[in-house]
This record gives sequence, C-alpha cells and structure tokens, in this order.
Amino acid sequence: MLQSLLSLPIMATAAAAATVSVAVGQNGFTFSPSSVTAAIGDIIEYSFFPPNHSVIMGDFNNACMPAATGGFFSGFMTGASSASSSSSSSSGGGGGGLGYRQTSAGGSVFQVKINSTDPIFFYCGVPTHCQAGMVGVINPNSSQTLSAYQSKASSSSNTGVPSNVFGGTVVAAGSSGGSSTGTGSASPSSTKGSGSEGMHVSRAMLAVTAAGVFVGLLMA
Ligand SMILES: [Cu+2]
Repeated sequence: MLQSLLSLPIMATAAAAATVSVAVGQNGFTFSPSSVTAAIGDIIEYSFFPPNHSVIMGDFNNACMPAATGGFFSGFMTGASSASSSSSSSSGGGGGGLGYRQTSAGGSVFQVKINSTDPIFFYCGVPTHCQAGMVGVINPNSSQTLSAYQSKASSSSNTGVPSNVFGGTVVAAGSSGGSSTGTGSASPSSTKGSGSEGMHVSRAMLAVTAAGVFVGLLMA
C-alpha cells in the first residue's frame, strides 16, 4: 500500500513534450496542417516556405487582428529560396504529435511553446493572405472552430501586424543554436501569460547544447 502510493508521483511526471510541425505557405495560402492538437509544454514549430509569410496569434472574435492578450508574431519570413523542398512527403493529419514533421529547405522556423489548452487561432500577416484563408488553430473546441474563424477572416477588412517579433523563438535553418527573440514587452497591449515561453524554449535548447557537448566528449 505504502509502496504504490510512493510510486504515483513518478508516473505522473512521465509525459514527454512533443514538437508539432506546421508548414507555412507550402501549398499556397495554407498552414499544413491547419488544425493541430497540442498539450501544455508541447512546441509548435512553424516552417516557412517562399515567397513571404508570417504567423501571428489572433483572437477568435477578431479575425486577422493580433491577440489582445499575450500571443506571438514570427516576423516576416521569406522561406527557402530553392524549390528543392518539394520532394518531401506531405501526408499527415491534424492529430498533432510527432506524426507530421517537415522543415523547409533553408528556411527559418519559429517555435512557440504551448502553455494553455484553450483554442489558439493564428493567421498570416501578409496583406490579403488571412482573408484568402491562410489561418489555423491549435486545440479548437466545439464553439470555436477553424471554419468559423476562416469565415470571419474572409469578411475582415484589415490585417493587423504587431510591431515586434515576440512570443516564441526564431531558429535559423542550418544553425545549431538559434537566436532567441524578444518575448517581453511587445505590442499589442499586454503580454501577460506569454513571458515565459521563450525562456522555456531557451532552456530546451540549452539542454540540446549540453547533449552535444556530451557527445563531443565521448568522441574525443
Ligand atoms: Cu502568407
């Protein structure tokens, strides 16, 4: 009895964080997949394809405008300049997890750490892309669906773009490290609740770096 009680905390902490990849602009004005499921602690990794796209967190009730609280903005990404990425497989579904993983050749990625299971809507900030349907969602529910957001987006008249990159980490393709971008006092309005995202990502990257050093020692 006592033994089984003691073992419970160990089992409860066993869940591992997953990385969920989303291709941005690989097939026109699309996020692929456009609907994903993620758990707290998971990382959404946006990979950018040419010619120019971005990802911005929005609010369900204000399509194509930045989230009033928290959120993220990748900055504008030109993606890979070569077309060599077209040979990769594009199957995979909206179930999230590690089944779908794809990185554009030569392009940068933007990583966002999930710290809530509430629906998170996102869109591309290049003018007209959001209205054309370039939107997506993390953890939709029965009342806040992707199709409803897409419908609002198609009739919205403007596209809002934050003034600074924030809420995630930009990782340049081909670099082993990654340049962390500001996560703090970016517009619009408050960034409450999102300040720790970049820190957690950085910590994960530190762990990767430490692993690399360890491998290096083994090979020396
Ligand atoms: Cu776009």
